[in-house]
Amino acid sequence: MRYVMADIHGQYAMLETMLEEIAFGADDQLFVLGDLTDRGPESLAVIRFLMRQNNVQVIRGNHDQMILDYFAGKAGARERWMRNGGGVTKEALLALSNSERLDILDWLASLPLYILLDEYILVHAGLRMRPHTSVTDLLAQQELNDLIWIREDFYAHPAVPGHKVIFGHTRTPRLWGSNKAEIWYDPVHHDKIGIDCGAHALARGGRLACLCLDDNREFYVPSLVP
Ligand SMILES: [Mn+2]
Repeated sequence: MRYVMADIHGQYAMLETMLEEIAFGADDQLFVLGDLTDRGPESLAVIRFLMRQNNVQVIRGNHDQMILDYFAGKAGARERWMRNGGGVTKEALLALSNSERLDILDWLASLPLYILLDEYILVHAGLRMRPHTSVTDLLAQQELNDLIWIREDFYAHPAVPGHKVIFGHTRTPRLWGSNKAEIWYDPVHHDKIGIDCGAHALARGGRLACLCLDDNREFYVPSLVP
């Protein structure tokens, strides 16, 4: 079976529980739509676990990119990352040996920004619609910042005819316009599925969600942190 989840944000124990819940095995495949770290307690454990699975494919999110930008010394990168809850992750990465840190940075830099999978387009934040001749053409025109940061410009508008875009980044209570931490199926355009149910948004009853692409079953792990 093929599964997708997103925005684990350092909640390693919730990830473990979810993999048990779906009975994730060697014949299954998992796609994680970015944002492995920050805010939750065990960011490095999430990275270390996912990077050694050969049936897991991670797509890069804005938090993963913020790590790369910080260690590349980009202007403003430190402030932006700290503002977005990166403090603990930064300290943990700085405490590693240079070689382990470089392995992690190389791995993060190698992650794709989107994956086209049958009728699905898997991406962290979304797509910016532009005139295009094919889906591949549209994907090739995307800019990094849109793929990892876009919000309303994507989710409030029609996306790609004949395809469904599965994304994280924007928590589903915001998409539902209520406090519903459930997978969001675009009720207007029917072409998007939001799966970030806020694993780290504890005060708002956040959950880690997982969607099976082969039978559409939904799985949820409630926050383990009081
Ligand atoms: Mn996120």
